[in-house]
Amino acid sequence: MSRLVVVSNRIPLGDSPSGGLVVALQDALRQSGGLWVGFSGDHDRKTSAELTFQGGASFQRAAFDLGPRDYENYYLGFSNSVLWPAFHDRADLMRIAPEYLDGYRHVNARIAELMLPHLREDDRIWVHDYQLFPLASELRKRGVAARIGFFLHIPFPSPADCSTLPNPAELFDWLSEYDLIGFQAERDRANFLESGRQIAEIEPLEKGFVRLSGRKVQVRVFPIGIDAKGFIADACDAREEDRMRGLTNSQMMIGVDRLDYSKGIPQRFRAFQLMLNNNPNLIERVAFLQIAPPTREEVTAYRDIREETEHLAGRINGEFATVNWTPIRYIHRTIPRYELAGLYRQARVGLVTPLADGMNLVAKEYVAAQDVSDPGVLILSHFAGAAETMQDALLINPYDPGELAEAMMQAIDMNLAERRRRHSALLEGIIRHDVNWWSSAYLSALGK
Ligand code: ADQ
Repeated sequence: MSRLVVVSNRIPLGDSPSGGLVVALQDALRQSGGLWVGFSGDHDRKTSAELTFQGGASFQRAAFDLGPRDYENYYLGFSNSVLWPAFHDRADLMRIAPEYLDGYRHVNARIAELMLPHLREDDRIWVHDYQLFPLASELRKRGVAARIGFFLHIPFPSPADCSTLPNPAELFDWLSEYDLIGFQAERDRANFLESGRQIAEIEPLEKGFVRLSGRKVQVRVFPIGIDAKGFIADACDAREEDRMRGLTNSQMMIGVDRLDYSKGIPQRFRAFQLMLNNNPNLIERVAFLQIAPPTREEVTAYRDIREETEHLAGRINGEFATVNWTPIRYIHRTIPRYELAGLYRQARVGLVTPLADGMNLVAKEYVAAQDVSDPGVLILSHFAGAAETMQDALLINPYDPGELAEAMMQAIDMNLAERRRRHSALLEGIIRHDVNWWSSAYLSALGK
């Protein structure tokens, strides 16, 4: 079997990876033997002209570093101040500068250059996410004929959002050099086809293939899953006393998201506020735990969302708190996975309310962590890719505070029979389509 080469912006360090994606890719790499190329996280020094290799038990890691200017232009700039907002329906937050696009092209060319001496003819290369769109075209320019696949973890933009990019046609040129393009949801495939029709030359062929800039490319949907068995085990292991620590008789609602403007955290807080306003009997009876670790704090839009979130939590707490009760508990840190699993299990309501999201793994983790005999209720935004397959959640429009507040009430009041029915339908899908299913399905479409 050919060797698998995975390329992603970040690379797991150390031998005990956590997180579903890393576990799944490691399993796939272990089966065929493989190489994982990614950014070391080091961006302060003079760059090295070689990849840094680290042999692990099951696969090799090869890391590249970035210089300070590249980090600024490629990572903070084009990736996270142009592509991320444009692909999450927030063109108003874009910061376009010519040096960002130049830096983005330059870093992708450099990664291709660094990889070249280490590639073999029969490798299969699997490139992940929006930081690396041009990588296949840079490898092809250097003579690489291997199969190369791409998976987009975030949504694909509508034609209108595509045309806010500085050079939209280039996006389709980059994508045309892949053999397989994988999306999270049907919504993304449809946007890709429609945007491609308007901006580039795309001709649908049979069986999920298209002709794009003269090349035949397979375009398919592979909804990503979680390591369901591992997560269920972690949730069951979370010790009873850990789970009960500091939590009173009140019903707990939980939100877990990187503190990103796409996740709809302020909308969630406002709906919670509305619910308390309309139902004063819930005071001291419900508690809302929001865990939101820092992310991309060098980018202004992320500093702004942090300020807005913290201000709102402070205001709501000031308005409703009693001597014995704080309505919103907000934690701005990463916490260990087993602890997270225990907290999900304890929460009666899981709040996943993004304004735009590729999939959203928290929705799946929340369901996997529940006690099957007394499960909690998932409230899920229509705008998460997860909504396409998780129809038994309470599906809501996060922009409508009244609808969201209503769903919170419905979840708190839901009887056991309905909670069990919804939960078992959701759990079945999560177990069947776990992260190993996802990587196997993708790799079998890419070819052995
Ligand atoms: P993200 O935008 O990061 O991922 P998500 O899918 O929810 O979003 O994954 C976040 C992960 O981080 C979850 O596994 C969660 O448990 C973990 N996490 C969040 N807060 C944490 C905390 N405080 N401590 C510890 N862990 C925490 C991108 C896309 C998504 C897509 C994934 C995978 O934006 O749409 O689902 O990639 O493809």
